[in-house]
Amino acid sequence: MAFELPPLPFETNALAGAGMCQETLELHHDKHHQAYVTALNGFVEKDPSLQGKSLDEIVTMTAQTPGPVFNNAGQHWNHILFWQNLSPKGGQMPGKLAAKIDSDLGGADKFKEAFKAAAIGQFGSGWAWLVIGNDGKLAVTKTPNGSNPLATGEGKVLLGLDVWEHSYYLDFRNRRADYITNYLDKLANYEFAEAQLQAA
Ligand code: MN3
Repeated sequence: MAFELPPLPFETNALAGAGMCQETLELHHDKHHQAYVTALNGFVEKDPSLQGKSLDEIVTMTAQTPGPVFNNAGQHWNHILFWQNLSPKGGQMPGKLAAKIDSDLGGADKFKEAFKAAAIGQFGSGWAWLVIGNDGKLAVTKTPNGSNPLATGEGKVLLGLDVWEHSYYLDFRNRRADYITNYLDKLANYEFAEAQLQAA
């Protein structure tokens, strides 16, 4: 069974008023994400050891020796999550998540500061994450390129922000910091994050 590009959970123009234009979403989802899926399927077709494996299994089994299979599987995994943690009604933090952020990270402002620092501090391409760690506490982390907290064993993801230039260049040019602030205040689907937290 080949891997498939999941449809966006909103229209491609749904986030235009919140800092992510239709062209960004069309290129990012239909071209970039599709390219990772196509490449991954090509590797699976040629390698019997990958056949019948879930995406999570491929990410974890290739994490120790990252190469093209890991990069494309990781990016497929990361983008599936990314589309779900964007919302046209983003930025509103529900109560249970807010309480957990208060107790583990010192409040919403401190969380946003830490998340911005991670996302800005990721040199080159990569991702910033809010995870619930194996100790049951929230943590902010970052990973380079196509890696993620599943690969690093850092816990379960509540939110992940793509900081590859393809995710923000049309909307924010080189201003990565503005893209991150806009995401945290207007696009982040904290409802999704809370649901992930409650399922953890
Ligand atoms: Mn991307």
